[in-house]
Amino acid sequence: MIARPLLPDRRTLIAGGAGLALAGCDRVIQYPAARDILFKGEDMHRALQRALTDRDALVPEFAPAQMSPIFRTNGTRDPGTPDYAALRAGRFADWRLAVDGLVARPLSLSLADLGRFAQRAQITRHDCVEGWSAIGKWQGPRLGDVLKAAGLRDAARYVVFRCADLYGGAPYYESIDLIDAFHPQTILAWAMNDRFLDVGHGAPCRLRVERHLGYKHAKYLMRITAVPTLAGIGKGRGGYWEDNVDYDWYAGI
Ligand SMILES: Nc1nc2c(c(=O)[nH]1)N[C@H]1C(S)=C(S)[C@@H](COP(=O)(O)O)O[C@H]1N2
Ligand SMILES: [Mo]
Repeated sequence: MIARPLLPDRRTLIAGGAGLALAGCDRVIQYPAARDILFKGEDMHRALQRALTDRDALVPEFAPAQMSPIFRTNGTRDPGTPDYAALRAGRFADWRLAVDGLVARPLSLSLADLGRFAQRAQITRHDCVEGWSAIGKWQGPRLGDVLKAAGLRDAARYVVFRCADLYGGAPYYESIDLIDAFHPQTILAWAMNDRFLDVGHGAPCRLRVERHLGYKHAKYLMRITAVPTLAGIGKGRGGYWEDNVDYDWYAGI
């Protein structure tokens, strides 16, 4: 004779669990307000899930024939500081991009160093909050690969981008979270339309964070810092426009 197990088998447990859950639901559904809250919670859960999965989605990429004949510049068109002028005069041979903060191995990368990472080229549409768009081709290493090379630490939550320019007298900076930092189309672009980036578009290197509006795409990159929080950086809202004109920090498109 086979002895009966002392514990109920798995099927009994699941059935019992479902029974309990159903009994719980029945009770909640007797109270309309509670039912509304429950169903709203479910909607929110689904919306959140959709938002999270959508954040990994790729933006459309275009064919060379679709590239805009004119890609305007916006914001700073030349940082014009003595430091930047000196770098520019040396054709950016002395430019270094610092990667620091919550990383195991702080980096100081030249343009040649950026070129040694695997390169991604993408033809994407830039959308400025002011209401213009342009399609251009961008090339550079994935930001995620650069952060991996630096050994991002577990406590890092955001990546802050410091630029060479002052805009209206204040330093231009931006920040993104790690989902956007590791998005496959987020790159440190040193080439645009198959040429070195020109000064108007952010030479020698600018961020392309394709899931976001134009102001997140920091030009004239000088320093990338991994941080646990945005508090204490600038006025604490994560970017020049966020701090000074209350643009949204999350500018996802
Ligand atoms: N450092 C820096 N980055 C910047 C800006 C700026 O003024 N300074 N302007 C932003 C805005 S509002 C837009 S639309 C794009 C414009 O990029 P473009 O000049 O290559 O068209 O850069 C963004 N990155
Ligand atoms: Mo913009």
